Amino acid sequence: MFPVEQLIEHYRVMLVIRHFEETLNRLFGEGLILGTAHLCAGQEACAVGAIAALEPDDLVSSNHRGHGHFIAKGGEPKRIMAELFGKATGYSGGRGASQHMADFSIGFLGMHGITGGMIPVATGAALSQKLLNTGQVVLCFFGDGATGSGAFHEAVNIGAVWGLPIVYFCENNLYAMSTPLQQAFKNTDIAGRASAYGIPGVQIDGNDYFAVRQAAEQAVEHARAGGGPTLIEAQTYRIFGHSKSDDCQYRPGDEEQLWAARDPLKLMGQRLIDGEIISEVQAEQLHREAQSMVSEAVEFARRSPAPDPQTIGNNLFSQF
Ligand SMILES: Cc1ncc(C[n+]2csc(CCOP(=O)(O)OP(=O)(O)O)c2C)c(N)n1
Ligand SMILES: [Mg+2]
Repeated sequence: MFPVEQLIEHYRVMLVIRHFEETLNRLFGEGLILGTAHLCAGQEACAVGAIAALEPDDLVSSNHRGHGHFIAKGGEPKRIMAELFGKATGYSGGRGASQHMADFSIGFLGMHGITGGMIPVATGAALSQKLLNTGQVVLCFFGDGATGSGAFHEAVNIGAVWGLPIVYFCENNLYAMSTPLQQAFKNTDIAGRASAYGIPGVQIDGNDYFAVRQAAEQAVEHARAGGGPTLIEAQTYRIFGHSKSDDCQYRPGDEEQLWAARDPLKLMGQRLIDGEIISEVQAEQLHREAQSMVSEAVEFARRSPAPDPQTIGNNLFSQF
């Protein structure tokens, strides 16, 4: 089994992600954050369980629903929050907002708003690792909707042909915006598509940290040993709407209830308590710590300065 201290730490990170997203949802409601965001509450076991399988210098690529991936890879909640507030202390100096943050120093290759857009980028990063013989592995997150893009097909095919050290990790939350999986694909077996590329494919319970970590460890080991990519399909569910303006009218209430009963935080918390790894009191304490970490992040973001207008021309490809 996994080391106990790691399990507690990963549960703590899952709680931070949940409080971060719940807080953001509230701040949007209060009109304190402009633009949009795609919240990952409900999908924490995917981010934390899969990244748990990596070494610190391995690489992660994300998508539009990326706050959890970033926090799990070691991104600082206060700098992510500052970016969402459009402040100079944010990861992109307040210019990128929710979908455009990266930190190469911790191996986080970034989020992106183009559906499927990071899959070829991550595949290119994996090619670099192979050519430079670094021994590092790339973990590439994307949604079920992204698997309908040409970018997915082309990248996974070339990743397979070249035997690249990459794990393709699909968070299948059953919807792409308001379109259910069954309306987007005649064949809804995403893991099964791996056979078209000649690589292993595995379908797992994406709300179970242990199942995710186990599958990811196997895939990472396979990639690091030169075996090439694996396609993991993790079945999960987002708690909030697709983005801030979506009240999920297209989702059946009983489906939401079914998944609420299988909330990844509930499952992980119960598992740790049942295994006598933590007590109920400790679980409460971890909740409070996560909550205050997020409150501090909000305070940091509020107090931070706005970007200096003099820097408006910085970091542009074309100057005016
Ligand atoms: C190329 C492209 N087409 C369409 C969109 C609009 N869009 C944003 S998110 C999204 C759905 C993505 O669904 P999925 O990959 O399942 O991820 P999820 O939002 O469910 O996490 C779409 C179609 C986009 N951003 N980029
Ligand atoms: Mg989806």
